[in-house]
Amino acid sequence: MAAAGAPTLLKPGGQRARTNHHQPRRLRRPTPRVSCCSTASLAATKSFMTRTHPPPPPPPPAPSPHRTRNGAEILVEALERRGVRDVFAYPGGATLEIHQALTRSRLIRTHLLRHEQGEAFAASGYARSSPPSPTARPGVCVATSGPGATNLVTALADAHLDSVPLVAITGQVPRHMIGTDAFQETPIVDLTRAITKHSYLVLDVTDIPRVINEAFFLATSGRPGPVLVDIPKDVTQQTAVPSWDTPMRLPGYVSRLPKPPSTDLLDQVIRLVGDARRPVLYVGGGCSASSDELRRFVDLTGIPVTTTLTGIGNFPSDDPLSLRMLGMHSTVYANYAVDNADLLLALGVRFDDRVTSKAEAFASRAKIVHVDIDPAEIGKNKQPHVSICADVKLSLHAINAMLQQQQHKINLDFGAWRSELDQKKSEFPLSYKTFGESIPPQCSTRFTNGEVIIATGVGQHQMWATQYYTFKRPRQWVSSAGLGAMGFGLPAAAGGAVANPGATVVDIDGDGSFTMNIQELAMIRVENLPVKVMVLNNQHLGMVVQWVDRFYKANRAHTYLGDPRKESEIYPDFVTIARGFGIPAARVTKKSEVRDAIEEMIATPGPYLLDIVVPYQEHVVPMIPVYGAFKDIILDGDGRTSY
Ligand SMILES: Cc1ncc(C[n+]2csc(CCOP(=O)(O)OP(=O)(O)O)c2C)c(N)n1
Ligand SMILES: [Mg+2]
Repeated sequence: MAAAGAPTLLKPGGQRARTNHHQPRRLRRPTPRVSCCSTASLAATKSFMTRTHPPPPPPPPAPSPHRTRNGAEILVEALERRGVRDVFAYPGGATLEIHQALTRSRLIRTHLLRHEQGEAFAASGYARSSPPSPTARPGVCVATSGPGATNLVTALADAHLDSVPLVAITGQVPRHMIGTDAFQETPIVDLTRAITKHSYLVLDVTDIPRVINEAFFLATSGRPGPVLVDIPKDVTQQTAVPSWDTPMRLPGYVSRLPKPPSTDLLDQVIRLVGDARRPVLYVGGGCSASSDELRRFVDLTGIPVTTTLTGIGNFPSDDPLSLRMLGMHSTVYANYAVDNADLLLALGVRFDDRVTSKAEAFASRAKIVHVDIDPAEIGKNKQPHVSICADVKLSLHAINAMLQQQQHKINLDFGAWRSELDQKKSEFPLSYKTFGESIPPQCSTRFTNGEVIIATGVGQHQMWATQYYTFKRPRQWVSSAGLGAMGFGLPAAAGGAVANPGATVVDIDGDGSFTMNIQELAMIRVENLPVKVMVLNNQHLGMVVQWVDRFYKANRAHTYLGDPRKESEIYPDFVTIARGFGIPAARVTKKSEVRDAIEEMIATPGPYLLDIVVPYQEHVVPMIPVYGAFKDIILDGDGRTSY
């Protein structure tokens, strides 16, 4: 029996080192757990299936566990046994057997995206937005060998940086052809090693049940992340009697999973809170399963909260103690709070450079407590005074219990600090200018009902969505943060709609980002998903224009997306394109039309595209320049001014 290939790891500095394949590189946070689909979604999908396929054959009798079957069938049953109910996939020669087996699954619905990057972003949107339940629900995608597999790479890197649990299954050329530069051969395990939590090459059919169990365990345990499983075509054809109880072989990984937090360290944190006068909570994506515990901690202490881009929704953004997001394009008051804090409680965060800018100047007056499940994050970018390498949920739960017990001893009063921050909120509210009947892009993000799930592309529209939308709960925000991958919005919204039957998903997109995966209009139409694409169409790569305006004397370099011969016209015509895909669509150009148009978009059943034409001169402010500090914050200005 052959095992997965021994992975190599590219060390900082470019040197390659062999690693034990039982020891994935980073220990990661536990995943939020999610529920099975509701009857409503199954009904919706059945009606879709009857419209697009012949009626499914009657279900085969339940297979005997001892029946011989091929590798593809074993794989599909292994996925079913892990609770997988949705797979995002695009077929090809090396995955023909897998797709054949998928058609026979009575439990798994296969969603056909129109590009492998789209399918992997859809799997990511599915995982990011899945509601918690006892069953983990990472996103699962399947792609063929060669170009199918390489098309997954951006989405794997995105999931790696944002700690999203994904299991990506790729077909590979038959074993005897590996290494011969065979048709559609790419060494995808090597290619993805640095951007996955672990990558497997399955060389024996009998390994499939164990490898799939391990892949799901790795993707969802510790700090979540993507795992790739590469299966040669002949292994999917090979037959075997599967053994479902082969134990996982991850002793190194399991032994390094963090232990419960020590009472001594938690005591230290409580003492620091008791001594603080100006504490701030800095909350990241690592808190997405801990929002109840966070709420309780805030109720007990009255400490104000700011979140990272992936932490959005973990604390309601309209709560009086919310400072909204911190970092480069965030509120003045969040950045002021961190700059003036004497205690920073950093929970499930990684001190990313878009948050800290100049790391030495970040929170320079504060004692820092860092709680994170991944030991690699502790002290990586900023040295904490107290570090707890543990699950944030367990840590907060324990701290809350201790605080409750000691309530009579601790006298917390941060009233003066909160008043100071309230003063900053009224002094520096988020605001924008209006210009006649032009549509301010910022206002468009405000109108949509605060209950919908928001997906985005990458650029100015993404930052305005963070600034102006009211987020009420975790997993309501689906956005490519660490990688900042344009093209993410539409397919991720589709995945979000699959994971949340009945929920409306609004993709607030930019014209540039939307164009990158525009083909997925087909998937949302064919599956009749309630995905509303709201394009903030400035005919430009707006965020790049903003940087060029500010830092390159407005020498516009390849940022115009319209047709230079007809600058007065909107190009391309997204409304006609949407209609070509069978999706109702409208365009608005005046401020007075926006509210009604958005209401119509939300009220129209199924998918919809609203093309909102906005000026390209707008800049996202506030802005802390790269390598700047809070004192360098830019408060206003736009592309109508020279710098
Ligand atoms: C795949 C990819 N390529 C390039 C970039 C660099 N980039 C960041 S924002 C941006 C402009 C995005 O334009 P658009 O989607 O229209 O959004 P806008 O800023 O205009 O709102 C670019 C090119 C990126 N983030 N991702
Ligand atoms: Mg744009």
